[in-house]
Amino acid sequence: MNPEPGNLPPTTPTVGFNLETIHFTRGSLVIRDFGGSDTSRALWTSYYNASAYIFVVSAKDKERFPLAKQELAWAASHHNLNDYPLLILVNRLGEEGAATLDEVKGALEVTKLDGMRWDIKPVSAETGHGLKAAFSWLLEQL
Ligand SMILES: Nc1nc2c(ncn2[C@@H]2O[C@H](COP(=O)(O)OP(=O)(O)OP(=O)(O)O)[C@@H](O)[C@H]2O)c(=O)[nH]1
Ligand SMILES: [Mg+2]
Repeated sequence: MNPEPGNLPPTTPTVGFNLETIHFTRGSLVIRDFGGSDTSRALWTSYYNASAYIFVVSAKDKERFPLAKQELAWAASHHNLNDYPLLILVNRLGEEGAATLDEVKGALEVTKLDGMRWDIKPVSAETGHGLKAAFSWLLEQL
């Protein structure tokens, strides 16, 4: 993981998925990064066979909070999924027009995700802030 500004991967909308391996001191994670558009989301169900799930939400994308809530609720009710840890990352907090972390938690109804091991963490894709803590939690769950 290299969160240095200027060293970020390209940010075109993800079509299909990107495959990335991230190395940590305690092991590596092979990550399939899917897009969040309507067509990309149709793909997700074919890949619900991972050891852990990460769901990234933009704090600025308020119109899509209901959709995010729906996807999370679906995941939590899906028997094959709720045995695995779910890390929710909230990006772009503190930017103009962004929701607060508590507002995101409320809108996504995270407390209703019972039966799952989940956590929700603030991160900045731009600076890498929060990623270490978030991935530490995830690695502890595996
Ligand atoms: N300012 C700022 N812009 C960001 C940040 N994260 C993403 N962006 C911008 O938001 C836009 C979308 O970023 P992507 O990384 O393509 O988002 P995504 O969630 O992968 O989108 P899909 O793959 O289409 O689901 C791009 O223009 C990014 O530059 C951030 O932390 N700060
Ligand atoms: Mg993407």
